[in-house]
Amino acid sequence: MSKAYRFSFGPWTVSEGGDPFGPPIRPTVEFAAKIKPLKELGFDAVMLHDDDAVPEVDRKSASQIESETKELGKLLDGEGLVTELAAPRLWEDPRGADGGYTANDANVRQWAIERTKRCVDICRYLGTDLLVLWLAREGTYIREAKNAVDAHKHLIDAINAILEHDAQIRIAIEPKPNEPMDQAYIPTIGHALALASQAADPSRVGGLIETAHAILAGLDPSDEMAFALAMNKLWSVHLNDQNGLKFDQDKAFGSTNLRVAFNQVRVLERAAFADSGMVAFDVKAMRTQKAEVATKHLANSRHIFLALVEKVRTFDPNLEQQCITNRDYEQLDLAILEHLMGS
Ligand code: XUL
Ligand code: MN
Repeated sequence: MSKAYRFSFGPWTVSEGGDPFGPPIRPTVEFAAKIKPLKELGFDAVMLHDDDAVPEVDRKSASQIESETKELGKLLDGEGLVTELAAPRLWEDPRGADGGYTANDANVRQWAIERTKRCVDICRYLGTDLLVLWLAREGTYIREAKNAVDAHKHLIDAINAILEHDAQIRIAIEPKPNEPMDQAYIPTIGHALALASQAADPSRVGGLIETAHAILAGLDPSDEMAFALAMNKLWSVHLNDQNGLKFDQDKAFGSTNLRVAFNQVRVLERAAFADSGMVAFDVKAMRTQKAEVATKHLANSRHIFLALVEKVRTFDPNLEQQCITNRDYEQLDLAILEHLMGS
């Protein structure tokens, strides 16, 4: 019997509703006010960007970062929450406009590595060994802007510098094919794990799969997860949903395609993912949502995830095996649909 699922959320998922075409329309909720209701909704852990933990982190000294992070740790402890992971938010700083680790300017590459080392320190102070790298601007708007071979070597150099900074840290690369860049260098988990294999310590580099990112790459998120699981490299998931090839929508889990959601839960459940990893939701409330009900996307995602766990556990294994033995996938298809519809 595997452990109960533990759930994680990021403070950015409780947002003000701004989008590229309109300003925020909900008031800002302070970090401390975000965490208590989420704990009550059944969340166990937080994921943090470096500047969620320490605002204006780039302007702070190493000792300020240490003291502010430890204060935050006490606040989380007091609420009974742990930190799942932290991630450096390089993409908002003007220095990282053309990427951090893959910037053409060596000074920018150095800045990106130094800032990431501070994020590793934040991980350590918060008691987690998991650093996530979403390689936001590590790509190009036009192909001629960078030397792509050099760029991949720069990524390996950055990974090695991070691994060397802390002997315990594990890096989970979160692939995404595009947005904000036209083309990202690490679009899939295959790319991420190839990079991991070239690192100084491959055992400390793995992956995080986000549903929407896999769909944007034209792939099935459950297969992306399975690929990482087969290599013992699935260290976290960002579950959400995505309606086709558009901007990154971060819809509530299961909202667009319940069958695709079912298959993600099935692959996690079969691999006993709950024993080693947490289930995180990287979801965005609709802009139309009023402030007092702007956490429903998180609660609903968790609710649907647990309902789908039940669906996975209660699907008749004999029927499944019979269909597979007979290679009658039409029958299996119908049985799954009927099971999902409760008929
Ligand atoms: C961006 C994305 C990020 C990462 C964390 O699409 O998913 O929120 O998950 O840096
Ligand atoms: Mn994500």
